Amino acid sequence: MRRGSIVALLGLALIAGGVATAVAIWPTWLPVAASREAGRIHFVIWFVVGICIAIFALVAAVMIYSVLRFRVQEDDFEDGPSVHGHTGLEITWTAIPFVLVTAIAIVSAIVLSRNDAQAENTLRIDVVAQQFEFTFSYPDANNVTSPVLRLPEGRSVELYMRSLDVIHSVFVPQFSQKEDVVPGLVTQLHITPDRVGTFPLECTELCGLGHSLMRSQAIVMKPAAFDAWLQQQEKSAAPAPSTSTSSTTTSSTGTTSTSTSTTPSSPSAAGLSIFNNSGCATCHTLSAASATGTVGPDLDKLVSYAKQAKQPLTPFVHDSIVDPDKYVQPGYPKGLMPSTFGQSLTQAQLDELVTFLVQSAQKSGNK
Ligand code: HEC
Ligand SMILES: [Cu+2]
Repeated sequence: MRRGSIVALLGLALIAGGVATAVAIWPTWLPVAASREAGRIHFVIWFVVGICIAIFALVAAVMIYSVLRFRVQEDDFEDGPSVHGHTGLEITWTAIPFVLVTAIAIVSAIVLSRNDAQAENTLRIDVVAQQFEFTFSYPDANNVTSPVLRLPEGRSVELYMRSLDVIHSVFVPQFSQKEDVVPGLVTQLHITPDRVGTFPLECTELCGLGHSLMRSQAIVMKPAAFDAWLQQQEKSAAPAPSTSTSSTTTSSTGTTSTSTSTTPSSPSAAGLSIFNNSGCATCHTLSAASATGTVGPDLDKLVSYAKQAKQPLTPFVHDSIVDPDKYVQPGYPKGLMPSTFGQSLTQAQLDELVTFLVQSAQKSGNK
């Protein structure tokens, strides 16, 4: 091969490689990596992209060079020389891809096993997915529940995920991982967040009419702030110590008096927190909760909706929550509001929620 041809080939390879590198780097293809797992996954991506750029540069250079250099003359109608393969070339182009694909497999296997490796003090978080919301709970902290996923920075976290109805999937782009949530199974996802911030968490498995609304957030907090939040939640969730003297005398049957004690906070405060923790605000407007959802009916107008349905207010609200399809508000879709609140809320919670809604609706109805 002449020296000039080698220089030309190298030049073409550099140009093709440069263009491909610019396309790979210039636009921001990937979200920021907010966890150690995401950092490793991004490494695999760039490792593969690097290989692709090198192969692309080689192939493009040889192709462009051949098209230019071996172009026939306009009046040349002769057959080209017949070529019967080239053993050395065939061995080369089998061996190199073999080495590259093996390298990718090894790097991926290392990353996968490291990403699943839990640290010693791994925090367990239980995830329940249902049409169309996620609930996160913290078994180490009295099963405190939250509609958003709060995580401490720098700590290994394992999600244990269950579905109450159909297949859902949990995805936080900044964590680069995705895991299906399948009825009848408990699937797991290991995350070690390493960047404080608020990131979208979404369902990425078409799960019904409200799929596009099945969104929440992953909030990574400084460990101290996270602990403070958890304690705060634990305190407000725990039944407040009753002031009556009877509560101190736990009966010999082992039952405490918490079930009979009056609610610590006013019914509206308890109802408000149930409203907020159940994700109602995603879909409903309610001024008492500063909720502005527009997917479902405006709950400030429940008084007139009940009249419209020719039902007394309290049973109307109760039935609308337990069995949403029994009466469907005209102009709103059927089957979108989760029908599982009757099971996921206790009788007492349900009563508090209904009281809260009735009271706030009456207040805004009188305005
Ligand atoms: C995924 C969206 C979604 C969520 C979450 C949701 N709802 Fe609804 N809700 C709707 C839709 C849509 C309707 C209207 C269709 C119907 O009446 O079933 C509705 C209807 C209602 C009604 C009856 C209103 C009427 O005029 O018929 C009440 C009361 C209600 N929701 C309360 C709640 C409460 C309380 C929560 C939380 C525990 C909640 N909803 C959660 C979407 C939602
Ligand atoms: Cu879903």
